[in-house]
Amino acid sequence: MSTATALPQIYSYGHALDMDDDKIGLLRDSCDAADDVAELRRRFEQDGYLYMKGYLDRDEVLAARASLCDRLAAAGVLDENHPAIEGICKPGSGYVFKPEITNGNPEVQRLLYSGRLTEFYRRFFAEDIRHYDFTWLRAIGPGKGTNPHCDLPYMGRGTHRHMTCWLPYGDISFELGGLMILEGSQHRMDLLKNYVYRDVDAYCENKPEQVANAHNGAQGFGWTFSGTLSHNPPVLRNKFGGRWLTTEYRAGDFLTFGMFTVHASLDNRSTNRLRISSDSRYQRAGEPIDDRWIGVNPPGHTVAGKRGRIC
Ligand SMILES: O=C(O)CCC(=O)C(=O)O
Ligand SMILES: [Fe+2]
Repeated sequence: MSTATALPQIYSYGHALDMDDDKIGLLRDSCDAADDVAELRRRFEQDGYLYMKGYLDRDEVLAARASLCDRLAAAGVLDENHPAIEGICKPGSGYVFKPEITNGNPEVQRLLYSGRLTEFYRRFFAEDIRHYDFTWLRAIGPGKGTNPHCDLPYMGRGTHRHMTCWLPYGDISFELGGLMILEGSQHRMDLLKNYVYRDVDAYCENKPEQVANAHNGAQGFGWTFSGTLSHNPPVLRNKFGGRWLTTEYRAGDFLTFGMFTVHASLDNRSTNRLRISSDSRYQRAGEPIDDRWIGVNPPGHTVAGKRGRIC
């Protein structure tokens, strides 16, 4: 049976993806190589990602989900007619980005920054590790997911050899959508080199309108360079070649990838359910770190994170 016949129609950023076998497929599960670091490194080099199915303790992940759902309920995101743990959102809740509900959250902090997950990175990097203090927490309601990008433009001021961990808090069907990776994209520096080294928080000191924007609190994305690589996943795939790779995730899985791997997420095609996930970042302790993402109250993409240069 071909991969395509096993997959329902997939949508990302409002576009139906091409469902031919050479254009879409399933992520390779690397749990079989969990104890073979040399093999994990080989696959990471070749594929640009590692998908570790069932590597984490499912109960721990579900406990973290419960803590997040309680906080989403307190923030007024959830429909009160359903138990919070179900993650049923109010109509029109959209794309909810809520990093603050991971702060002082023992279940999430323990899951992401101790135990099996940090041990994985310590073995993979073969040295002591550090993680960013900032945790990206997304609770994405029905509608569009995240458009295609690499992570480096958002976090490239230190090492470029760190890794993202994308972790679902619950089971994620194709309908609820999850992350997808563009196969082999990390090797297409011919297509990435003019995009990937730009910094979303950099501005030109010698351009008055950019200076004004930087100082008046132009937040996050979209003020000079948004970090987006494309708004059209199928067209981007045609340019890069390779397949879009995704899967139906289960609580206990994680997906990790490097700074040059193009990724995006599927649209949430459910009627009222949130897709709850986090992205966290890990690196070798001895390498320089991007100071936008460390400390008790990391500056991130705010005014304090902006950096001027002569263009
Ligand atoms: O969850 C998403 O929609 C996007 C996640 C992402 O871009 C990341 O983990 O780097
Ligand atoms: Fe990303």
